[in-house]
Amino acid sequence: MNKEKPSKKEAPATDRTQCEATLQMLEKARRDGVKLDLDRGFEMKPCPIGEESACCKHCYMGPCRLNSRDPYAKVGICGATIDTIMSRNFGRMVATGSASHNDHGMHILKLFRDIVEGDVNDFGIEDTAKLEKVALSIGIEVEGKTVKEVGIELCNELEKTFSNVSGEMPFTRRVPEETLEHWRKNGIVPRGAMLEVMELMSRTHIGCDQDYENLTKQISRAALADGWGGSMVATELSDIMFGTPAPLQAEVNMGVLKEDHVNIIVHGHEPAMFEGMLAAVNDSFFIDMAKDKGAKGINLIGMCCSGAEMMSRHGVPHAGNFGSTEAVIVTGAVDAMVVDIQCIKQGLAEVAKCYDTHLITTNPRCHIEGATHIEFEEKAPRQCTDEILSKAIARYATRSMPVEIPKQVQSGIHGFTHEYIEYMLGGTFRGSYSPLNDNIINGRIRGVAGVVGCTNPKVKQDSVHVELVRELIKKDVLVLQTGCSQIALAKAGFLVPEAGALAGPGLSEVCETVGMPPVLGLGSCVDNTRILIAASAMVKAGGLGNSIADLPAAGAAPEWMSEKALAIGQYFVASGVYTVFGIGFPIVKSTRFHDLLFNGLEEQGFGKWGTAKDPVEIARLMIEHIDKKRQQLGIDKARERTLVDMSDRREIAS
Ligand code: CUV
Repeated sequence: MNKEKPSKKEAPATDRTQCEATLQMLEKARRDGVKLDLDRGFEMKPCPIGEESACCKHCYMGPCRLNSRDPYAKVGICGATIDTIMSRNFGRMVATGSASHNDHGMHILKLFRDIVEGDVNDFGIEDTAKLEKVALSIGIEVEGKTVKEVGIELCNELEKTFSNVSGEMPFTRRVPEETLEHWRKNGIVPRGAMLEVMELMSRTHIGCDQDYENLTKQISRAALADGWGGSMVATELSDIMFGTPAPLQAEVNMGVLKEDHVNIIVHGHEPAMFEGMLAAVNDSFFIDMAKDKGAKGINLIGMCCSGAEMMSRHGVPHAGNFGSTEAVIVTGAVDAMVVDIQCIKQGLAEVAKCYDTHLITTNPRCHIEGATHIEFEEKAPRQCTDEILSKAIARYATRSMPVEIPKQVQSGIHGFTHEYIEYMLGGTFRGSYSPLNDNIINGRIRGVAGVVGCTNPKVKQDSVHVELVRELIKKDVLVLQTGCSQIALAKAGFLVPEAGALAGPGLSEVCETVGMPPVLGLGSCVDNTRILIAASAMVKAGGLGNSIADLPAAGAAPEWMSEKALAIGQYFVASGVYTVFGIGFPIVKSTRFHDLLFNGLEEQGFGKWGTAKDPVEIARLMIEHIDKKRQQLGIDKARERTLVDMSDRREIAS
């Protein structure tokens, strides 16, 4: 066992996480002498200049370090100002985030094509109604055509999302007219994702785009190519292939591990491998093999984003978010952890070695030193999944580690979609967003907030997510969630209809009437596109303005860490949403680029960025914005009346 000595200055483990299961495992890891990311994160002292993006490594004349306290005192060797340097750095982070989602979307599209053309037979088309709906939404006629014909046309059209070199991306047809027109006027309608990311990279080369305002336009365009491009393609086609989620009950937290079962955890972002695993674990051959080795069965569990996706779609139990992926291995009960792409910590390899867990990479785009690579191929999924199962079962049979599984497990409702919100509030025959809009207009619901994103060891895991959402629902803001944030709130017990009791009087009344939780879980962070479509549907339903920027809505990623989160933030801002990030922001304050992102963009008719560390302050900023939008829409008075009505009614009742 490769052990590290715990540092003498170690802070209490209770400072690292709000999740009791993760805390128990962190304490065990410390006793075992194994260092986890949660401790590494607190010990790392980030470079203060890098943290604020005040340095440039875009050529080898430098690196050039500017003084973030006096940012205009100096320029880089080429003459680049602080605004040029920061906007280029920010642009490259957005480019990477957008590239990640678009790479994922392209692979989903390839799988979809292989299925409709008959080259892949182990997966199929689950939701033909959604296939037609998506096709119609981008102008493909479906009348009289077979599933295969519609599928091929959809493929050909959606391929333009990535390969277009001019024109407008297919899904921009779903953008509210006024929002799209605004993008056109500003020259930021995304063409093709490969072009937008390439152009952003090229414009950030030394000596190219050195006007931060002009560069910001391309940053927005590359980000929109993520939200209305690759991510949306991935969500929509995954629903068509594997089934559109609908609300279901699922269990979350480490208590989903079972000591007497073979435990296999899958985490990453590609649904196909996980779907393949789901099929394989139900094969009686492997169930018998596991039983032969003394196990009661095989327990397939998800984590992080593909976990959130599989939980939403099939109710697969979920063991925890990004901050818990190393900690869960400390249970000793994980026989195999199977990963594909994105947000897979390299540190897993070391922890897995310490606890004799198989860490298995499956994707050609993501190998990890020290892990076993078993490549997953959609054309022959069982080759990979069966080998994984054999290894996991063998490890169960020879478990040498003492097993300690935290007891925490929380049941909740997951699997909401923009389609379901429409159905839930409007009914089967008159499915519509009007009832949601009506409840916003009459003030029962103050506004809508998207709370999403990662966890980050710079702060106590889950704490900012949970306190922020608590505050928002208390003030009658309906919360939509995805990704690791959804898991944080699910663990804290907010994804149940009874949590309506924690909401303010207006929202709790709506929750009670509809039987829904005040916090709706929509899936993985790729599925943030469900929020974009819901926002467009709200605009189209009427009464809340003509563009996304008019909506009483706001977004937040209170514990963000990934470049994908920045790309998501930027596509929400460019779509018209005020978006607040916790932790910190990689830009020097009181600079012109900072002012553009945090004020200027809103003045130009887009959304804008905000940042605060404290959850109550984040909520305050979001609510202030929502109230400002209500006032601009002229519906601020309605809310006052509704709330007076509510308290009057309670007084009468008591
Ligand atoms: Ni794709 S991007 S840590 S898995 S939400 Fe979770 Fe979400 Fe952030 Fe990563």
